[in-house]
Amino acid sequence: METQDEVLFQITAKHLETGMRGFPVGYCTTSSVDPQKGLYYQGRPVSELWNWEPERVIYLLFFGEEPTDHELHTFKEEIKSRSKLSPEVKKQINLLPKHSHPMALFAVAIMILGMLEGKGDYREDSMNLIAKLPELVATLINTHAGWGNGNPSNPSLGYIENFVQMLQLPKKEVGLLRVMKSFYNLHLDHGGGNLSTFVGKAIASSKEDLYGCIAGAMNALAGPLHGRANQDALEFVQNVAKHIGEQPKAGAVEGYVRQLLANDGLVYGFGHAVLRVEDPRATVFYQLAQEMYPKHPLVKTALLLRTEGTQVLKENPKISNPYPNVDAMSGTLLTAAGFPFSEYYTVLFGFSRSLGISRQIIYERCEAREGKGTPIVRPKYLFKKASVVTTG
Ligand code: NMX
Ligand code: MLT
Repeated sequence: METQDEVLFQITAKHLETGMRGFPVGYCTTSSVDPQKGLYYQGRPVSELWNWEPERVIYLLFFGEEPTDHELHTFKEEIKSRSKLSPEVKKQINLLPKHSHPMALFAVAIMILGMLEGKGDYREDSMNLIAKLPELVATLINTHAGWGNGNPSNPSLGYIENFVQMLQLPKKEVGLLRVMKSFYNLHLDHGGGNLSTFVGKAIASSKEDLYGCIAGAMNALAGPLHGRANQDALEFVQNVAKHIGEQPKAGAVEGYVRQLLANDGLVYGFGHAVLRVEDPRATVFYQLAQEMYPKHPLVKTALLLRTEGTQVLKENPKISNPYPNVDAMSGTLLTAAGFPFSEYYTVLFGFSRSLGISRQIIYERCEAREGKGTPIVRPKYLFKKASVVTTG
């Protein structure tokens, strides 16, 4: 633990307008991100627990320790008992405009849940939100995609099992459940400072209720530099594959990335604000794809991007991290597993991340500073005269 007078970071003028990169602002009691080693949940590397039962990982993050079998059983019963979405919430979700991006619907759906079922208590609302998200997200995807009502909820199947069976997919592949579980486990949390989590906690510092905080956090996640990069990264892999054909060669992939960068394009799924190595979450997805779908043409392309993309990005000294991040492979893996519906990828990210954000909000509102909570977020901006903008 730091001593009260210890200097943790010195801010000079060069740190202004850097997105507060590296500024320590508080404590995170769920997870941490090491630039060289990546993500740890409660001190345990995600490479150790990505294939656990999702409820076990939720418990670990929420309560700080791996559950005993009895604790896990009791927790599952608790989630089950809270899981039913009221017909009114479903009806309101079904009425939302279908032409908008699903992330816009997701944020609104969370607000609707809060309006109709919110209790105004961070712990209660977090538990209810987590329990109801499988049905809320399945309802949202089914209605937005025009797939119909979906199967009724059956929480006894398991948290992600129930979610997957509720999706009224045109066709279900055998590997999808395994991929969805690993996707869920690996997106639950990413330290305290990722944008959506930070935004959620900042909103909570005004004592707004949990639903308002999570809805705001989801709007932050919806941007292409953050959560929506998983949708854009898949579209990028598809474009590369379309451009260079079904038997991709390293040279052609390299040439494509070089051209993209020369035109000031972004290589989606690469780079990170904290990590300086390949994201261990991406490493898991690459391994799974190689094991489960080695012959899929998009998998081959994404694997070539892993090496060639990194090589080309390394040549540009302004890019701090040339390696794949979590979004580089998740969409390709979901596609290979029979879920090629990329506009829902960020919703899947948010479905999972709502857990980490909720738990961090509980810490900041109910536990920090001997239960008093952290104060309202209010950083300082320095006045600078704006340059004159002329019209016409
Ligand atoms: N492709 C092209 N240019 C890049 C990339 C990339 N993958 N990564 C960084 N740069 C550029 C960046 O735009 C910036 O340019 P400029 O100085 O002209 O503004 C410069 O390199 C320095 O940026 P960094 O310090 O390397 O990165 P920063 O910490 O600012 O941003 C990301 C981190 C993740 C926003 C950035 O790497 C990026 O835009 N990556 C592509 C989008 C993406 O995959 N986002 C998902 C992140 C993970 N998530 O799930 O949220
Ligand atoms: C995340 O999982 O939130 C992303 O990797 C972004 C981040 O940590 O800044």
